[in-house]
Amino acid sequence: MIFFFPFMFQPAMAQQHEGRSLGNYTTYNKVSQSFTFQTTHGSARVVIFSPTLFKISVWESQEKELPSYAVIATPKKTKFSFTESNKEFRIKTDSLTLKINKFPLRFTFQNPNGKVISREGKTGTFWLNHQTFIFKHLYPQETFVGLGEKTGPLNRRGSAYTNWNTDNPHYENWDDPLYSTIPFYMGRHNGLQYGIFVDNTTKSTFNFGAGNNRFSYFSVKDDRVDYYFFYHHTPAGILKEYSFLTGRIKMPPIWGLGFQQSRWSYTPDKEVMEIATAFRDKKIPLDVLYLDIGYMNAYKVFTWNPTAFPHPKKLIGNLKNMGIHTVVIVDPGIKVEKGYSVYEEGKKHNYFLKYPDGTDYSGQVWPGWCNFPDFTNPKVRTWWGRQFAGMVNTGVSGFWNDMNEFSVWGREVPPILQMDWEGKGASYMRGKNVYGLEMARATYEGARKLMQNRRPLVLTRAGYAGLQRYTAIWTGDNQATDEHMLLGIRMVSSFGLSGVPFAGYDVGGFNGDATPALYARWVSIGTFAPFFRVHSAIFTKRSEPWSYGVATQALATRFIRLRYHLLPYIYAAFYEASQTGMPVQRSLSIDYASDPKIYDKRFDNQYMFGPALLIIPATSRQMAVDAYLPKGKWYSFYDDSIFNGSRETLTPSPLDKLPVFVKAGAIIPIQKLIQNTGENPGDTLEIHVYQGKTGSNFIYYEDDGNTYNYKNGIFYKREIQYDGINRKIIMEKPSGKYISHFKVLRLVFHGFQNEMKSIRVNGKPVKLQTKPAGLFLKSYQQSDKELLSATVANIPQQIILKW
Ligand code: MIG
Repeated sequence: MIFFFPFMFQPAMAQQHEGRSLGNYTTYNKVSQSFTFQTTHGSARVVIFSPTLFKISVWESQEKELPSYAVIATPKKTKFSFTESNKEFRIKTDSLTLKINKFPLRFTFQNPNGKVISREGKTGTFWLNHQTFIFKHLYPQETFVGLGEKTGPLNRRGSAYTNWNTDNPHYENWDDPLYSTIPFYMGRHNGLQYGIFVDNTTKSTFNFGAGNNRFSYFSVKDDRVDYYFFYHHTPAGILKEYSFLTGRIKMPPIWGLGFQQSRWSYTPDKEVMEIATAFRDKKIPLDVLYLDIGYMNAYKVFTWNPTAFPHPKKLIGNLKNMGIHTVVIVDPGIKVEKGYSVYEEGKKHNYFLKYPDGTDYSGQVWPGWCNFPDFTNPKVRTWWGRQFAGMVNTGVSGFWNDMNEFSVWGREVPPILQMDWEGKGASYMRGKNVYGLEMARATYEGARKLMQNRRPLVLTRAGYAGLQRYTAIWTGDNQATDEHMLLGIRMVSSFGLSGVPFAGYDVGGFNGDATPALYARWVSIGTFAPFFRVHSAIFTKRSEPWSYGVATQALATRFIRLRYHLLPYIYAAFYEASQTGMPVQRSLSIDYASDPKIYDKRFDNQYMFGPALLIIPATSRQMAVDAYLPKGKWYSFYDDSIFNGSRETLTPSPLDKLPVFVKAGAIIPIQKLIQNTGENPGDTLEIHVYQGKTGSNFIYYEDDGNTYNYKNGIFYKREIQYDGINRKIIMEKPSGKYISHFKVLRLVFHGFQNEMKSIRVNGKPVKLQTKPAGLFLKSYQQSDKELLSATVANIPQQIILKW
């Protein structure tokens, strides 16, 4: 038999090229769910991780694969078929088919109906100067979202990015790269949705059709690349799978979801107490105060300035008695100073980064010349973790990891520095992008051990894919402008699209002075951010809620209080994130991916906060804003007026009413006002239900908020189903061993006037009240429409409400 090998007849092959592609298939080898293909120029491997997730590796010469700091999953046993023909191989699960063309070796992904999700065309893998490029065909209407902390619009089509963790202290709102790297994105075309995670920590680039109209592509400074391909019919499904691969958030301490106040730097101790007292006197809720570098002695980590903070334990104890947690900053740079124990120990044990000749590397940062721990060495991580013992004894419960890109005043760290990389060895060229991740991990693991079952709060500036397992993240040194406020919102949404639910920005702006209006607006939007912290730089205007005059204080207070009312709803959203990888701040590209309007730059700052609330960020200058309401029916949060979706609407946006809409059918649990999360929220939980055709399901979740006892079943979880068609609400029997602190449930019905005349609870008629003196309605909702409510006992059996 004669085979026709098209490559033999391509005259172009004779031409001289610089660089080369994967070439033609020669042999293969199959071991369980893993297939390795040799080609004329290199190798490729496919590993089936799950029916919807394949790992693809290509390498030119380097068979050695270093352990991944991002991936924690191993392949699931999956049913598949593997077939070979003259032209191609096919690896097929029930959800995904990979066609591997032999001559040349190329990958095409198809869904079970044979539709092409992603293909390489003729170019595919290309090696040039020890860099690997992977080219994918670019579809005319293809959209791209994700990549974590990146500037620019929601839809990354037409843009290109570099991943190289960088301290950029005055970044502009188009700058790239910034502090953290998450090489994961989702593409969508022709109703097909896929995800790609490139697990390579060298300097990588992503190009979504910028400067070319043929390809989306990525490159790494490495002759090997490992990437993962996800396919699912919804973005939520892809996020679930991505978070299976790289891990999900653990329940954060509930106080980390409250309001947090920071400044560079509150010092001395007296000032810290004044701030705390002012919050309590003014009845502005507060859970956390931050101590920036000013608390340290000569910027040496794990020390206290003896003059400014002579009695830290007493200070932190006093704060704790006021219901305020203390978070301290730690930087990775360790001052080179004889007699400084952290330095001496690190040096003695060879824990610092070294040049290839074995000399410790020194770089300059706050303390002067510093050495830097090698966090890719497990021994160093344990050692670093133990350093927090003193802090934990002093009462500190949160650790803010700064400058961990790592930063030496913006200068380049020599990439030849050598790192341990779990004993396998790698240069800093490969280690820079995971330095922050592993520092945060060492901090988290150390603090967790020391805090005896209490949950630490870790906040980091730098990171890599998987950071959600250990830490929250914020977007670094933003500026006090409307544009930066909107940019931060998009970056937090983008973090959410990249597996990181616990993210925030410096509310009020770090650099520069906000106007009172900007400050007020920013606090109102931050109320609907997963991580809610005001922070500002030294030499800028003070940024406490009362610093901008009484009117602004009133506006800020109103929203900070609303945050506390909403905590049961927010906590449930974090629970969902911990179970499925669904972010808390949800870009509309998750639930409304197929609606082209949501990518329109007029609307791409909009997002869902949890499953029910649509947030329309208006700037401080806009007293009315164009909003786009996606499909469905929406209620104004403030007055219950009803809007039909799939349309634009000009919405008033005065500073005291950030436009917020509630999705029809939604369920929102709300508690009474408290001043901090340690305070008892009383015995009544309000459950607000918004009339809607299809209704919704809501998982209510509660636990002690502070320990890991939930892992032993000490939680309270109850599914609430609102069935709009059959006019009933079922509250399932709660599960778990924790007893809810709410004894009474008050159901507040929005938009039910026409359909609810009477209501039965487990068969018995219950009195319907009108216009309830709600826990929060009075202050936030000026509804002149009639609202109905019913009060029921929070019993541990199924509760059925029927009307
Ligand atoms: O060189 O610790 O992004 O939040 O206040 C600046 C001082 C170092 C940068 C952080 C910022 C923090 C500041 N730090």
